[in-house]
Amino acid sequence: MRATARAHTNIALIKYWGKRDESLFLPMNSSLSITLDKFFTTTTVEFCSCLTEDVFVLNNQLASEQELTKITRFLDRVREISGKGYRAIVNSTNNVPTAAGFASSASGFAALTAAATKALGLNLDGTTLSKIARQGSGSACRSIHGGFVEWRKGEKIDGSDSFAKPVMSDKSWNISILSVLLTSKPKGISSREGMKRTVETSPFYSGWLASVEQDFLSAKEAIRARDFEKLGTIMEANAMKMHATTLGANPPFSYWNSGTFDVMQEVHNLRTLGIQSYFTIDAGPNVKILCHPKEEQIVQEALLKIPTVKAIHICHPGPGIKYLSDSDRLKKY
Ligand code: 2P0
Repeated sequence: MRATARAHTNIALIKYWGKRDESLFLPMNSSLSITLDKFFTTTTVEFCSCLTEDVFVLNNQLASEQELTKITRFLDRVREISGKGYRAIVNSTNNVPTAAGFASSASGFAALTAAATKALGLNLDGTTLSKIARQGSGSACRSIHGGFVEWRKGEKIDGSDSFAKPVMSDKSWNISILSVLLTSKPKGISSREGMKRTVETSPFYSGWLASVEQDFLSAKEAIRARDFEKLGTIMEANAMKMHATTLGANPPFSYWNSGTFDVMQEVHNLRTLGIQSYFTIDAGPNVKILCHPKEEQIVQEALLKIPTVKAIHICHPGPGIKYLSDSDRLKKY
């Protein structure tokens, strides 16, 4: 009853922002992402009748009570599905540089879903895995798949039509995603809390909902046509709209800091110089930039000149979940 799986982080091109059902993690809108090659989580789950409670080891340290509670709640869903009530030891390693500005909850819950279900003898397809991963963290449902991924919001109240599926593989279109680190401080408002407050109080949220589905469809068309300019333009505008909703919330908030503006300005400047680059921002001040692989060094050099920029990580499209043997895991770590 032991299995190991690896899942990579993803970055949203069209954002998931707002839930219509908090306990099932059902989104208000469809979203679109790229799974990244560089950053991933590797998780081993071992169920045993000898255990009386779950144990969670994260990056070789016993995790906090709070983290363990999240994992136990999630494993309870997996136990319910399998009809097996055993407790588990979960051993997770995040290969995400400290505070690189990439959330590890997406790769974390995707890897946990794959490893836990496999350990219990369930051989599930990508769609089923995605529906389960979604219930750990919304964006995790997209990390089941590699390359360009869509998560259709679905309509059903039980969430059975809300899952991610591949749009185009990681080998189909090589683009660069630069993660620009401005600060490693934990954010004041979690994305979960931020999206909830925005849905409940922001008068701008209706504007978000009125336009995001069209952004989703246009971005998907741009991916299929490998139209970089179109994809970048829609992605950047979609991020601006998401962040605009937070300014209308009560109380209002923003995830940006002054460095965020510095980077946005430099991206605009690069475009005036003929270098195609576009930014997106998640629930934090760090910025991610899309550019052509042949220009990634130029973009990186330009951004490193900004005093508020601490580091830049260059990523490309990466794979979906993989199951590893014990020896594979030992070999790598
Ligand atoms: C996204 N974010 O699409 C959006 C953009 C943040 C901004 O998904 O509450 O950690 O666990 O479902 O998935 C981050 O939210 O939230 C996120 P929960 P999650 O990537």
